[in-house]
Amino acid sequence: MTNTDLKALELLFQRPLEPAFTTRDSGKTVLELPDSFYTDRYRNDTEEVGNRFSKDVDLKIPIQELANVPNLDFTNKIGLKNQFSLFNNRHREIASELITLFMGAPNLRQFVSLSVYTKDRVNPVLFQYAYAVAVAHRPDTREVPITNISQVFPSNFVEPSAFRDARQEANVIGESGARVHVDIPQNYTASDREDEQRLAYFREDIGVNSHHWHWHLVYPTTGPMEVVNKDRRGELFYYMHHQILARYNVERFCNNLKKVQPLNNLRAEIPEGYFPKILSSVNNRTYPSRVTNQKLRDVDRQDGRVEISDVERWRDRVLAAIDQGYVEDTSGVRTPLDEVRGIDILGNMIEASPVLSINYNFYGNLHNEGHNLISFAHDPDYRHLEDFGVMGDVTTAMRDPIFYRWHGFIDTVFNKFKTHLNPYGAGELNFDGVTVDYIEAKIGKSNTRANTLLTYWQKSSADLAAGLDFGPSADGNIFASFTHLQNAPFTYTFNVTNNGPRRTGTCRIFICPKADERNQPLTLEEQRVMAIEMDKFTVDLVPGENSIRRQSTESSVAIPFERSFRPVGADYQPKAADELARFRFCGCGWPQHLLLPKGNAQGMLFDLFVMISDYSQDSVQQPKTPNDACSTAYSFCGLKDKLYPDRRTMGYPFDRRLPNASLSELVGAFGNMAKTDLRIVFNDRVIDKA
Ligand code: CUO
Repeated sequence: MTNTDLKALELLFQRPLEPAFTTRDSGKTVLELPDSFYTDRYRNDTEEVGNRFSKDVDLKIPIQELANVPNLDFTNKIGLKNQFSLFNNRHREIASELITLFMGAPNLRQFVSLSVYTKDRVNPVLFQYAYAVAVAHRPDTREVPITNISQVFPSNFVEPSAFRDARQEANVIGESGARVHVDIPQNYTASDREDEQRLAYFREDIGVNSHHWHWHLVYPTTGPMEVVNKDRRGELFYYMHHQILARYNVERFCNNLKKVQPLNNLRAEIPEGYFPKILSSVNNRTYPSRVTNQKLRDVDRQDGRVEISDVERWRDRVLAAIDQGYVEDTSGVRTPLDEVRGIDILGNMIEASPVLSINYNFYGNLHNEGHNLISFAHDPDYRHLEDFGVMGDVTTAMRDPIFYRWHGFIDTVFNKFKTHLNPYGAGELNFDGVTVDYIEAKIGKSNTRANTLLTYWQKSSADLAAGLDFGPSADGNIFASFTHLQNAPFTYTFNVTNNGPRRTGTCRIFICPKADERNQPLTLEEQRVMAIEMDKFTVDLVPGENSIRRQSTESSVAIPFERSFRPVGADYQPKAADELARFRFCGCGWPQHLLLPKGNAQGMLFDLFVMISDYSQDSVQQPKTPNDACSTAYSFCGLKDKLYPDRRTMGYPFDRRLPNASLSELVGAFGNMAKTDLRIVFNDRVIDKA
């Protein structure tokens, strides 16, 4: 790949609403389009328009003519100024066709041309989605980093008055290159009259929402088979969302709120209202709100129909299949829901992926249509010409309290299946001759106590300029400052005795809440479903004593802040090939700043649990593909082009019932496990990022 190809592809993530011929990269670069690429609006003025934007640039990238001009009529059903939703069946089919078109471009140059040509002719959100999926999956675009969605469409992530400030600052400061800082307020969606507001720092976190977008980008439900049919994708759909729920419930306890009430009655009033206030970039309108005590109603709109009774019927069929222990395909052939494949089958069937579901007609589209019912509750028959609410879009859904009630319901369905399986037995849990003698987690600084960890607020900034279409005068960086939860980095230390030969183990670290919001102790079964995965890695065990140390920043769950919000533009990319490889496709992962739950001012108690399992039963034979350097967040995101690197079911050992009455009994019975009390202290101070 030449530098210009790379650059052209990257530029297409910038200024999503402006025509492809406008300048990009802070006014330094322009794409030179063949005349045939100009849309009707500009066709008669190609020369003038082209000259105007290519006057003072450093680099002009000529775009090749297309060998085959595609017919894009299939995209017309999504107007240029409409919202685009991955939960909408028609939108998804159109996106799938567009992804297939992009994947089919015969070579890189033609892919660039096709993308440029398409960009100005289809809905910009649809384009950015399908384009990002193609860049993530085409073998010849491995080196292209995918710009974080919060930078492409920043208005979906931050309070809009900040943009007024940004626009103003940009106009005043002009092209001087000065770095503009705008402050994004915290707590702007509701007052503290609303109890749910206590969790706004979690739900409205930019890193949380961009992780969720990135996950769905890596695991689409439709498109070419090589893109959709990934190893254990259904199971990962269950597990990633299950972990979000576990984390959210624990955060609720930290804030004296009871755990989420799953949305299992679709006909009851929904007490949680939500007024998102954020703007949709494509039509400059705020996302619609949902009032307190709204009821769901059948949705009957031009862009989609779904009845509450459809969703209830699919729910009942899925639950019946789980109780029966098997699913039936379209010809009536039964597949048992066993402990190895069952969860993966259910994940693809419940989400649902029309191409991977074992029987899409019969088991339906339970989870996606639930999103639709909820996201159109304010205008189910389109009489007010309103678009969907935040639940209709994977970039914004996690902001709404109802997301956790709907996914809480979906999670109870999966957990029902897991509860039907036999509890784990000794043969599946122990690792003969391996004993964990001691564990601790400790903040790096001296004078800190072991097993007391710290959270606080931090003020950070990210460059959101890529997505802001402010016209040429606003070229340059626009830094948005926002306040988010943060944790002080810490180190785990384990002492392990190996009474056997040299061997390998998998170290699995979780934290489990000990008590609920009323300080009532939790049973092991309750702790199990709220166990938060913190890290997972292999360890080499020599005979005798082993001391293992691991940094919290190495977690297999999370990615660092800098990776969630890396700056956009070729200037920021590493030049060396291996570093570049690490750089690309690394945006999926839980934000490191939310690795720990908030805890509370007095110090909230948790069980820190560690288990070392037998690697010979965990390991996976990988096909020989080039090493993916970006593998740090594989627990939630898997490895690109590879098998999921842990043979155990996801969440092991907490995904199934356990043979003991309490966590103490469990670790007492198995020497390869240990636990200790962990205290998380929240310090209510805002610290500026150094
Ligand atoms: Cu991720 Cu419902 O699947 O939002």
